[in-house]
Amino acid sequence: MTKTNQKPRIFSGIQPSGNLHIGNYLGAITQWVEMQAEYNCIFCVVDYHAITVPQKPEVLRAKIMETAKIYLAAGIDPKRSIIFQQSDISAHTELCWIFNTITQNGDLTKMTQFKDKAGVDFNSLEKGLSDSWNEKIFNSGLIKKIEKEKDISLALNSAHEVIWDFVQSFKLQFNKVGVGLFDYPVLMAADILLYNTDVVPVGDDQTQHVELARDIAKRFNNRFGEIFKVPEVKIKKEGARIMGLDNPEKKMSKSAASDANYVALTDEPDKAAKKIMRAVTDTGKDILYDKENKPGITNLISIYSNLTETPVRDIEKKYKRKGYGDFKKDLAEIVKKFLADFQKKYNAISDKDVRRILNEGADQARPIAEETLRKVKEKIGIK
Ligand code: AQP
Repeated sequence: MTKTNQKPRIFSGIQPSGNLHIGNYLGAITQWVEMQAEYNCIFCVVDYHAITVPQKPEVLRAKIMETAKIYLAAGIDPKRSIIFQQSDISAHTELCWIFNTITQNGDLTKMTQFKDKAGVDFNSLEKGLSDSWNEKIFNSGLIKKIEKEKDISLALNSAHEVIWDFVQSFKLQFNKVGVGLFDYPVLMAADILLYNTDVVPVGDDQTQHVELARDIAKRFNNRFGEIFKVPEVKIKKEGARIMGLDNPEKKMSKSAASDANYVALTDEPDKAAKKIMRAVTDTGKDILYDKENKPGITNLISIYSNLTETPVRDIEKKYKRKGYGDFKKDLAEIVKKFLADFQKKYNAISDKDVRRILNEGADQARPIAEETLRKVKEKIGIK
């Protein structure tokens, strides 16, 4: 058993917030599987993160099981790694609360994922104000009027009106955003830091959140004394950010509005092949890896390269005299075969086994988490 040896520890998780897709698989899960040999691994189904956006209870219940089953089917081995459900260990939310007291709003308003999901961007507040200022005041002829009539109160009134309207509309939007969504990265910091984690393997979109966990660890250690390790982030060189099939400018996402955005690991293989055939490509016809100018085909090359472990240059060479159609047809077959094999393993795992593995995992993880929390409570003076 490797769980109690001196190997460094990794912690990572996925929210059961939708259909897990090949982006989650290639960006995160494949790293986890490989790292099991070198690390003590803890993998979590982060259900408390999933409820930061509305979920239907019966769907969430099923998705928690599905996510754990996907970990197992992908090759996470419960004999070597701990797999558990976040809400089974209350230390996560307790530590999150304590971390809330040393985290500033400014730490969270700059989080890209918050801005994307909430549709509220504090950094654009200034730009929005200046745009609406330009539009309403400078272009309205008002300036000329003010110059002509030399009426400063007219200018002040107009400025006040523009600022007031803009701030009100911003406030209206912000007030609708859930507190949980805002606080999500603090809970993630608690998840990671509870386990004396050395390395956090994630997709590229989570780098900023791991950075915050590092900052919180340092801040706590400085204020109360050394407790937390400052973990490193680990992202893959290729596949760290798989883009949407319907829009290669944005990452593939389980909460995307259309299911044409992703290939889910549970998609029927023929359906997935069709999604690949319909994936957005770029103008031109060459199969070239060029993120800037050919984001569509580059994304598909990245999927091909990751699923077949073929270097990008070899793929470019292979398709030198071929067009998008030939390439997509081959990739559709690769995806189809990958899913058929994956789902065979997935379907062989029973819900009963998953429940047992999650319970056993929580029993192994809980003492580590509770020990960290005990030390934290002592340091801050509540124990
Ligand atoms: N498109 C992606 N490419 C590579 N890696 C990705 N990950 C997510 N999308 C891609 C990685 O998968 C893990 C799962 O993260 P999560 O469930 O906590 O949420 P997320 O990062 O917000 O992922 P999704 O799929 O887009 O979910 P929703 O839509 O629910 O937010 C992480 O390691 C992530 O980096």
